[in-house]
Amino acid sequence: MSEQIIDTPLPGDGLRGADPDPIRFLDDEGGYAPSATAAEYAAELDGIGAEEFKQWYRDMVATRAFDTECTHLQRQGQLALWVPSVGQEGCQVGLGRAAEPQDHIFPAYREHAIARIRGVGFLNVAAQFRGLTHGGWDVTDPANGNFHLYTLVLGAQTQHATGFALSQVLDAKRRAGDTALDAGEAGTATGEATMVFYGDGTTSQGDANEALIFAASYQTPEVFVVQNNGWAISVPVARQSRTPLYRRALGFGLRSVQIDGNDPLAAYAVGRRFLRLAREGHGPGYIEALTYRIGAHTTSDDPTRYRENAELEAWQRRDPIARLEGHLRSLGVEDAFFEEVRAEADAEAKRVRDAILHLPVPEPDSMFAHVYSEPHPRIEEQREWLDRYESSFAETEGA
Ligand SMILES: Cc1ncc(C[n+]2csc(CCOP(=O)(O)OP(=O)(O)O)c2C)c(N)n1
Ligand SMILES: [Mg+2]
Repeated sequence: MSEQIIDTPLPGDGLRGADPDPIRFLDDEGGYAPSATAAEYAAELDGIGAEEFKQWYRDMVATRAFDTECTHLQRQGQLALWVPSVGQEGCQVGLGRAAEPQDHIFPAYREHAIARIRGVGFLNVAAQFRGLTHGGWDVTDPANGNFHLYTLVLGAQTQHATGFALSQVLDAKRRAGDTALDAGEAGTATGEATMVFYGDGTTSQGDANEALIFAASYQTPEVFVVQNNGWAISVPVARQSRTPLYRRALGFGLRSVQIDGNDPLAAYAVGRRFLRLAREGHGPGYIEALTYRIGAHTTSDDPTRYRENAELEAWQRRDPIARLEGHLRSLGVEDAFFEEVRAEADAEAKRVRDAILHLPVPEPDSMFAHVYSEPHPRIEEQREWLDRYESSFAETEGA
């Protein structure tokens, strides 16, 4: 572990010169070819080998099959909307597998692979896009792995995560008998961390920048992950930022690096290091994962209107699934494994398809149930309005 990272989380670590040299362990074909920047993270992969890589491969293939199924379901009118993650599975699986069970994860809206890794079933994810639930899963249920709800309001989750991470510091202090309501200095070992995901476009939101300020001021045990997939719907990342995104975080006083986001080994190694530093009381970190959204922004989007085929094809050649497959083959894993994983993934996607069509439609007024823990006059008013509205149809039908 580099002492420099602990002692000086300011420029120096991660500032890689004019040409970013993202941290990567795999070349585009999956050969083991660490970049110069990867060397100091290599120890994080000690003890990680074919068995783990096979698990990560399963995670990725299962997610891709589920994703494809959901796109079909949306096209057939069975989901209101679908948000694909195709192409981004590499960093998601690496970071999802890097987290410990006690860590908390705040996603944006396309972290389907991480949902599954943390125990939130794909059916719960799909149900949200069928309009059957306002959240999709109970975040207080331990079975859901501290995976918080999808947030479609860009950047709001960075605030939720930072507030949550601050509470992790205060709780740890209280456990140690320190009741002063003060964080602010590094050094409180919390034993648990918070990891928050957002996109390149979201880095322009005020919320996301305020979250970095609070995280730095209060030294929260937090890892910010920006999946730079090249686009914020039709706006290219070059329009959002004149500088590599990870460098902005250095200006806020966070340790910050750029990784090859289609290399799950890089995501895992850096994620392990940053999460551990956060848990041990060394404050927040920032990871910019360079990846690409292979599919549409959502099923409501047509990317052929704003981006070139050549760009898409260049990134398809760096598909994270194909790269990890190349790596596994170089370790001697044979065809039968890949066939088995594909069949399992298709069966899992089919189970979601069969089940979602039969999920019950909730009572409309259940939407009021979890807004406040106690009765609230505004909510009661709205509930009564809905009652009147619904009974107006009964009268019409009866007339
Ligand atoms: C506060 C807010 N403003 C605008 C939108 C509309 N919107 C939804 S996704 C999106 C682009 C987000 O891009 P990025 O952060 O790069 O994430 P990506 O979708 O590429 O993963 C926009 C503008 C929104 N959901 N919330
Ligand atoms: Mg984006």
